[in-house]
Amino acid sequence: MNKDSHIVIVGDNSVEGKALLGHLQQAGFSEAIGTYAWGLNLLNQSSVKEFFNKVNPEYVFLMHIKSGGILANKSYPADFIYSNLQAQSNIIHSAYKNKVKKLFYLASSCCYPAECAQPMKEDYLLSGKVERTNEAYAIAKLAGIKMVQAYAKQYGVDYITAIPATIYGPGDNFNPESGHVITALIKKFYDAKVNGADEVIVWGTGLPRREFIYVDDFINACCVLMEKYSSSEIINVGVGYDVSIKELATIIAQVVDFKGKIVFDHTKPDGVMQKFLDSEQMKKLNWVPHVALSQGIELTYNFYKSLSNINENK
Ligand code: GFB
Repeated sequence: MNKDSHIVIVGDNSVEGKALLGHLQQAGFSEAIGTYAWGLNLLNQSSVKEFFNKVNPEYVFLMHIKSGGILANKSYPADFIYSNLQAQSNIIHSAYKNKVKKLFYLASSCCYPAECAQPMKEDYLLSGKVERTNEAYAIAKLAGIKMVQAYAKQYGVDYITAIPATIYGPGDNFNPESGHVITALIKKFYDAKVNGADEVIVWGTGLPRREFIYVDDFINACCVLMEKYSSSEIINVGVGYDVSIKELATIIAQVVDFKGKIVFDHTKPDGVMQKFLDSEQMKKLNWVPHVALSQGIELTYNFYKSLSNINENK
């Protein structure tokens, strides 16, 4: 990509899309734009077509369009499957029609089978059934992977797909009902602290393990992939370690300085027991993450406080 390349970020209202757009604009990519900021309706095929004709993108980053935590996935499967299938089909097909030079498609670790050997290698995709709580979303994301591969195979286009660990960081969704676990727990622990509550309810058993990647590390990986990776085979982007939800809750409680009890609500779903990516291929591209989990949580917490304009002394 050159500084004057026409770059489009789809999903610039997601944590990673927002950060990537900001990063590119700051780095002097003067023609980088986001479809959300533009006001584009991704679900409308003719609007997407018109947008591509007008902007004439050379590079497209197709980030998360509609994603969310375990409960949102379980409660709104129709929204997740419709929005993702429709929007990604419109974008991928328009990219092909408009001769986009390279497209980056962001899939999800929930595409791997629910019962999968760990760490999960790229080869294990579609070797078993996906987790039920996010089946609709996973099927939409799998369709996206296969669409990228089909276009690459039939038309010889340079489209790539990355599967990330759970991305988190400033700009993420802090709503405890719809967000992912880190932001949901930051809010829950903070609220408990300021309200003087003596316990925080954490969903599930605390036993599932998850791998998390800080947003800046992830966008750095996106740029490396856009520059160095040209294969329609998926590639995992993880940090090389995971934690249990119980360990995660303990770290967040420490960062937030909540001194009460952590109580696990076993009536809430656990989801898959482990999602730990094998990221050996990323290592071969000389990419390494820099932000440790506790540091990333601290940065995210600081953002949350500034966002809420919270005065700790009140
Ligand atoms: O991050 P999360 O919602 O998504 O939940 P998944 C991870 C784990 O944290 C689950 C537990 O075992 C949750 O039960 N957890 C504990 C909580 N307390 C909370 C809480 O307050 N909020 C939330 N959200 N979780 C999603 C998929 O799965 O991950 C998506 O549903 C996508 O499709 C995404 O793949 C990466 O890792 O379970």
